[in-house]
Amino acid sequence: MPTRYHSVYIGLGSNLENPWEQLHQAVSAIKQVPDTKFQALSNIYKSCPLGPQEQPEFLNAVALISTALPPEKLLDQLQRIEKQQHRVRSIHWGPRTIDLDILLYADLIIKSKRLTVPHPEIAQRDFVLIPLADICPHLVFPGGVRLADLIRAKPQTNIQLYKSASVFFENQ
Ligand code: A4P
Ligand code: MG
Repeated sequence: MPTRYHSVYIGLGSNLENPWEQLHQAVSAIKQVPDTKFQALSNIYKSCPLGPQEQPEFLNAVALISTALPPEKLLDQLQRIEKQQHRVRSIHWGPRTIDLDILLYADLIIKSKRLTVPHPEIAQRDFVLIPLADICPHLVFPGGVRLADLIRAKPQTNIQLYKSASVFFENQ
């Protein structure tokens, strides 16, 4: 049987130890994940921290990959990358060198001990909605909600374009 690949959107966020460099390292590492093809990266955005306020601003982006890994195997790979970048889990919603969240995995709805997909906070987060729209403006979530409707319903108060995706890949 031919290998089946699934489209997956990954949210990237960093607010410690040179976030621009952290995003580069994470993208390079995602490109090396087995049975996975890197497809696209959104522009890079700057936003104020959601959650505890006494922490630096975040850089956020979204990557689209296609992968033959099942969801929990992909999560293992993303957590390995987080660990490689010295991610220390301490404060919930606190500062981090790199956070890699599975936003969407094909049209699956997952509620397991380790995974909730679609990521439950997507609709509330400008720093996820806007970069998702860079890659796929006509995206429809499992269940039928349209990305464009979520964006229209929510004033974008906490997000600024930081650098374009093409600048991100300059000199690579
Ligand atoms: N987990 C469940 N579902 C998923 C999923 N879809 N993708 C589990 C990835 N992991 C998922 O995550 C805790 C556990 O969630 C994992 O072990 C996995 O099994 P974590 O990253 O260790 O912990 P956390 O920081 O407490 O939670 P989380 O969910 O990563 O935080 P969030 O919701 O991503 O929020 N403000 C701005 N401006 N930009 C940001 O990027 N990020 C956060 C973190 C807070 N404020 C922010 C930003
Ligand atoms: Mg996370």
